[in-house]
Amino acid sequence: MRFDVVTLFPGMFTGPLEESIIKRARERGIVSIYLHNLRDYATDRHRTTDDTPYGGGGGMVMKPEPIFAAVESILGGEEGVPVILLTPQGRLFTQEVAMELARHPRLVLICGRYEGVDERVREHLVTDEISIGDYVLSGGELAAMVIIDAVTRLLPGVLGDPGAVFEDSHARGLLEYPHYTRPAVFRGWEVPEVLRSGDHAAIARWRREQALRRTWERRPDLLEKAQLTPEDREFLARLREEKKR
Ligand code: 6GU
Repeated sequence: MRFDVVTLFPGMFTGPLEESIIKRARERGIVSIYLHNLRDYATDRHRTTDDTPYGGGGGMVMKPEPIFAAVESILGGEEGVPVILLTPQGRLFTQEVAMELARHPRLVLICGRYEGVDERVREHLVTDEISIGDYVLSGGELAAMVIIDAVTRLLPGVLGDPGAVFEDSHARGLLEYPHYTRPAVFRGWEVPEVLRSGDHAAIARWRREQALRRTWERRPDLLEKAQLTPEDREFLARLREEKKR
């Protein structure tokens, strides 16, 4: 899979994309990430990428010409490639959106900066706008890195255990169950007996119930969309009864 990132700050990406999982995915040729400095596509003497807003008011707006020039040069006429603007006004990035993006062989990510981007970029160039949450970042760069990370780890061959992505928090619409490793007793705190029992059915049941309990306590909103079995619903009903008492 190929990512092309258009940004005024390519230096922000070194580090996060050169460690750990993404580093390995790049070395294995599963993903390639191309960083494009928007300033290189500005044509005036000062290589201007922003200007004051029509209508007045504070702040600066990213000019359309360099952004169009960058994307058109990157795509070279290739069609069907999502061109995604990272902006707090975009649709919310979720695990579901990550899975949807992972199906494409190629993505273009445009990092918005300043107060905004000329509206014609939205109307005539980008095919999608994404936000990573309800807070404001100084620019789309961190959001682009979040998306690259979340999408890359879904690609076949990136994670050691191919089943792992299906067990992740949010992958099945629930938060994850608690994890333990050795020692069995640490400072007097014991690993739950069931996990050491060797009873795989009991362990699976315990984990499912822990995941349900945790989601119910911390993110009850997720339960509305989760795929629940009749046993799950019984367990949740018991939790609600427990709380009443
Ligand atoms: Cl994609 N950009 C900015 N500037 N702020 C954000 C965001 C993106 N997502 C959440 N906050």
